[in-house]
Amino acid sequence: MDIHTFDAAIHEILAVLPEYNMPLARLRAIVQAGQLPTVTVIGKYNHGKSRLLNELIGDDIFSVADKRETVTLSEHLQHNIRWLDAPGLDADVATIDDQHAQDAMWNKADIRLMIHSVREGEFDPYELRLFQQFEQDAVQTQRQSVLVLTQIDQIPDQTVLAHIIDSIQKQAPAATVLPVSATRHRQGIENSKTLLVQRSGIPELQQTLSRVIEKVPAVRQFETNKIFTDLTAQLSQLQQTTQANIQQLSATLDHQRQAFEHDLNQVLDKVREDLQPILHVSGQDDSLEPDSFANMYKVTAGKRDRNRIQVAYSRACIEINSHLVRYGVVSLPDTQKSNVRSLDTVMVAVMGISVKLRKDLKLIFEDESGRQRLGREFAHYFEVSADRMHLKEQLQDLQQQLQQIQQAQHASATLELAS
Ligand SMILES: Nc1nc2c(ncn2[C@@H]2O[C@H](COP(=O)(O)OP(=O)(O)O)[C@@H](O)[C@H]2O)c(=O)[nH]1
Ligand SMILES: [Mg+2]
Repeated sequence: MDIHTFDAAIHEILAVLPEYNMPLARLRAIVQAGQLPTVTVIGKYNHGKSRLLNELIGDDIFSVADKRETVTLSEHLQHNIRWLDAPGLDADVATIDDQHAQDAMWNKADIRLMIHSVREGEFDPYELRLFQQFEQDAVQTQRQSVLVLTQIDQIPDQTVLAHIIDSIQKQAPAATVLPVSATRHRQGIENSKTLLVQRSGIPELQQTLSRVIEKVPAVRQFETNKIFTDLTAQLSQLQQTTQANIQQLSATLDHQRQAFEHDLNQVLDKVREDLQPILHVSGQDDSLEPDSFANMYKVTAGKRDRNRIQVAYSRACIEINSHLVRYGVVSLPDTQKSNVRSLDTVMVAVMGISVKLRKDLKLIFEDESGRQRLGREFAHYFEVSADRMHLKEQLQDLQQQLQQIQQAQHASATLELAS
């Protein structure tokens, strides 16, 4: 799999599990490294990282200096090992240097050589915390760290040196501590002085290194398995919760709709019941008696009857409206709003403003087609009401999330095959 496809798959997983940033960056580094184990030196400036690497490689590859020299990550392949010289830890945090250092120690390193010069005495709090993080990481990933104490030739007094080494060992009780001197090693090699080479501590470091390097393939396998085991479990957990949430929300939406319809029918039944005396009058229908110019200011039987109809109609509307309010169906959707606020209600949109004739009242509340129209239109406004729309948007989000999770599962399976 090419790295772009790989990165695209990582991207899909991170879309649903952003907290997998670190493990996936490590996975990517493993895949990119191919067969080569990566040994990284980590430590503060001028503690002798670059010079130690040169001794281990047997060549002056990395630049050695008394100032902040190594600012970017430099690497060199030798003896089938990738050697990484990381920027000093005292690089300003959040700069590019620091990102390189972080990338080197957390993503790229199979083996970390924590470098500390005995000239500085004990670990400072930052070094100590970092080394403890490596030890914690070793529990999770099995990746090995070695604690290398450099520049031991700088402390000629053996008692003092022993005391420093001892107190560092107390700071990191579980660590394999290896005291070395790069200069002593170089002198020994150049002058063929075996004893000097022995006393440089470098051969012991090399032995320890080859022991841990041997384990790299198995450790990587462990790391990879663990990443995918965790990832698969997390994704399926996420899938289950999302599915359960979708089910719950769909059920809520269904219940709400059913309850709305059920209650609306009850209200409409009751309204129809209450309207019976008004709908059916024996004898003549006074409401049909027209108004005339002559009785403009008089109370006539026609006016009184039409007034009764209007009042009954209003009462019916109030009952229906209270049902709508209970279900959050209050104002019209934004797209349907006019600039007359008092008319922007669902009631006005569906019912109109007034009814004065008995036949219209019947048409609305008694005839089956009228009942059906009310049911249909109120249901429509119920569906577009704010709360309901909000729930439906939530459901859509969840469904989209589920789709993303399934894509991430697919991506994870593809990555696993390629790793
Ligand atoms: N005496 C002595 N000096 C060393 C030793 N290792 C490194 N140095 C010196 O310490 C300084 C910093 O070394 P360098 O490798 O550049 O440190 P880095 O910044 O950690 O990479 C240089 O002047 C080195 O020559 C050592 O074992 N003994
Ligand atoms: Mg350096």
